[in-house]
Amino acid sequence: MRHDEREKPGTVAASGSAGPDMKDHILDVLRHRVGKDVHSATPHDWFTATVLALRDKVIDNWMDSTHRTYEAAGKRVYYLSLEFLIGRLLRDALSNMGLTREMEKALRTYGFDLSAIEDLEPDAALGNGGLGRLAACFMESLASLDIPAYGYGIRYVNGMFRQRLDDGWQVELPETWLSHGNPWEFDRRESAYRIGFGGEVVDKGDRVEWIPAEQVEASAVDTPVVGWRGKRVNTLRLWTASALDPIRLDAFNAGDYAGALAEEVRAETLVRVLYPADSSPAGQELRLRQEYFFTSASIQDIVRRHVQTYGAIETLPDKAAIQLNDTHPAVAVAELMRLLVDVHGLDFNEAWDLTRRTVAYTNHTLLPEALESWPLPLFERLLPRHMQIIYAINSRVLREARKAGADDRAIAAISLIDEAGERRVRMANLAFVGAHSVNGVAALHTELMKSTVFSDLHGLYPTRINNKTNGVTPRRWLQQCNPGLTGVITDAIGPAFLDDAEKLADLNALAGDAALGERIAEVKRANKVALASYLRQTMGLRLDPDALFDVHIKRIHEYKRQLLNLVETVALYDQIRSHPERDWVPRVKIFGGKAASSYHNAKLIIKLASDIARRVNADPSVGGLLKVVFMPDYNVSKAERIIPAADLSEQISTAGMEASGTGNMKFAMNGALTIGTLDGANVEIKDRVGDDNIVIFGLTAEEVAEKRAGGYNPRAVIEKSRELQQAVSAIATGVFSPDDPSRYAGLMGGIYDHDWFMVAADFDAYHAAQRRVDRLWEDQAAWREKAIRNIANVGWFSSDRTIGEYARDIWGVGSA
Ligand code: HBZ
Repeated sequence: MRHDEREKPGTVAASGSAGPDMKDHILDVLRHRVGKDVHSATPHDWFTATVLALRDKVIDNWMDSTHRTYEAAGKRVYYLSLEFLIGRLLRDALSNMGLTREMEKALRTYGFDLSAIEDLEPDAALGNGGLGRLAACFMESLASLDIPAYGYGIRYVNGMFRQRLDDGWQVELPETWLSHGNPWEFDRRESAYRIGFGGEVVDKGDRVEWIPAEQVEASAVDTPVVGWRGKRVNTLRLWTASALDPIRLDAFNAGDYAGALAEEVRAETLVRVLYPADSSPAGQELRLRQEYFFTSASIQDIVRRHVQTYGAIETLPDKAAIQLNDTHPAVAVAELMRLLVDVHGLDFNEAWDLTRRTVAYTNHTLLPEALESWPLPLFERLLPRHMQIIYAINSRVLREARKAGADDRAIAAISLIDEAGERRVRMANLAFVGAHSVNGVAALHTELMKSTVFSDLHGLYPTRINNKTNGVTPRRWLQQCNPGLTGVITDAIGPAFLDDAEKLADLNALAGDAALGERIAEVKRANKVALASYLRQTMGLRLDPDALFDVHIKRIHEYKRQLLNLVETVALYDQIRSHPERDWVPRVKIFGGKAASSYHNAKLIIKLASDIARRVNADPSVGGLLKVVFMPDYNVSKAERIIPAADLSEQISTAGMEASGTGNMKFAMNGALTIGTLDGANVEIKDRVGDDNIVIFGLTAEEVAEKRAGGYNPRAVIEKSRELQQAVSAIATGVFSPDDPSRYAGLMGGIYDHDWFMVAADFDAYHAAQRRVDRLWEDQAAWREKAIRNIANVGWFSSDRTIGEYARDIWGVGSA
């Protein structure tokens, strides 16, 4: 990274550099808080001192933000999410505080390079994928827009697993991100709540009381979230768990050491791991316990703050907006009702009115099998009072539905209880009826919500579903990860886009400017050289930075169709070998992503990528025209290295299955062209960048639905396409797995037999689209112009725009 590219004039935050000189401050912190001097400090001690020194500056703005909210009696947003995939914080906080230059200078006097110090920070990987990363982008945008907000979640001791590849097979290792402590955090032991499980509900005549069989304590750990230009600092409040009695001394003294600590271990188990399932709800009781644990603590905290500040609970909806990130915190509806009715003595109707005016719900998936539901006996055993409340809500809703003319089929679909087979509590239905707003995350997704999974609920509450197309924070995903490009854009159109990403549109006037195209290409090449050198150091690979870098990074899932890309890679490999005389465009295919530990096919796809890479990369007959890379342990900070170096962004999900995607936005913002289907937010990206600047192929969502409804014969499709047939049969017969020739027979069999994800159906269109990409690449001047058109027209996908819409349409909040 070139130092002079970071924080150009115009990017320096208003907060400036008050207080003691950073250089002296770091030394003071190192000595008095880390307990080291320059002679004994390790690089990690310097990292800690750097964070603490910066944090001291952040705190002033943090307190100031809190005071402003109290003084203005402002409404607060509460974002409840089981996941916050925040990654590293140092670079983001420095840049948003406008202190990058100063810190760089300070560290240089001690012989340290800021980027080397930044690399010592572990990723806070408290999320699986898009849903968790969206929560992180939203937190940053809330602070940047000066909206008072808390993020509420769990402080997982071991977040997302670390991925290692053993001979190409994914191995999951525990993530130990807290092993050196976490200098960003503040323990807030005074903010602690009891969380109950099980037990019974006692009727006390005028009211009911839940007497839990078990209780744990949730206590708050706060991390500051700095907005752009340091204007506002909000709080990410993550809950940690402990037993009410940390040790049973009687047992301990009797020599039963394990028994003495059993309760503490049981409590801590709640905050141990993040479930790495990103497609279907994890069925474990522990997962439901985690959900209730963090939801109850958060709702108790919100209610306590409100009552303490305003003296009465009735004004809650005027001062608090609770957003549920998917259904994981959906039990909030019942928990808020419980507190209002059982603790604050409101009658059911009033409580229901307050709850619905306070709560809103965001849906992130359409797959019916991915909608969370819990076996009724489990739910009832763990949360008996909530079960009663849910029954009471259900009877209200179903009466309303009957009155509105719903037939038995519609009633069954609307009910909070799934009566087909084993009875289950439907969390999406609970969230839907308990919220005043239910939003999808891209236009197509929202329309499909109305017409498919939520059609009956939508019929009953026709104004509730609304769309909020996702966005990403341009601070992290352009400014910080790509300072070179940020510098070139600033030189071309000035710094206004740093405060309003839609001003990137000013680049449109310069799209045909060859000099600008060249400068952008130079930056891209430098980013590719940097990625290539990283991959050389970490994986021993030699990559040609002049090749087209074609990138497919995201969770591994059949609907995201890494398999389509791999089959096409094999077809390309075949063709390069059969026709070496043709003018092939040199390509580097880069894959990365984690598979859920129990997802067999996803793990097999990772192995296939590695098997293909081994064979292709060692084959002299492709002459370096094709390289395949599977980067292990894909995470946020790796994404920050890869995305600025990408030429082509793979967004090729089966149409109708990717709710939105957010990687698609990050790539386009960094000047990559998209090859994609008409799915999720790709549709809106296409509308904004224009048909000529994106490569769209394949079936539409409607066509996929039609094919699935009947008459689709993948075997016939495969037999008609020579390239596809050869590639699939090569993989199936063990060409890439001579050590175990039948390894992929089942995976390929799935394509022959049912092809649910339409790999065969879309293959020819995809293959042809890739050849269109080759042709576009050959005209570098035209390619550059398209890259500029992408950068210029995706400012709308800033999460500032998204959060602005939530604030206006759902939360009714402004700045304060
Ligand atoms: O949410 C993703 C969608 O797949 C993606 O299209 C969208 O852009 C993004 C943000 O809206 N969904 C997830 O990432 N989902 C999960 O990670 C998940 C986690 C736990 C679950 C289920 C899903 O139990």
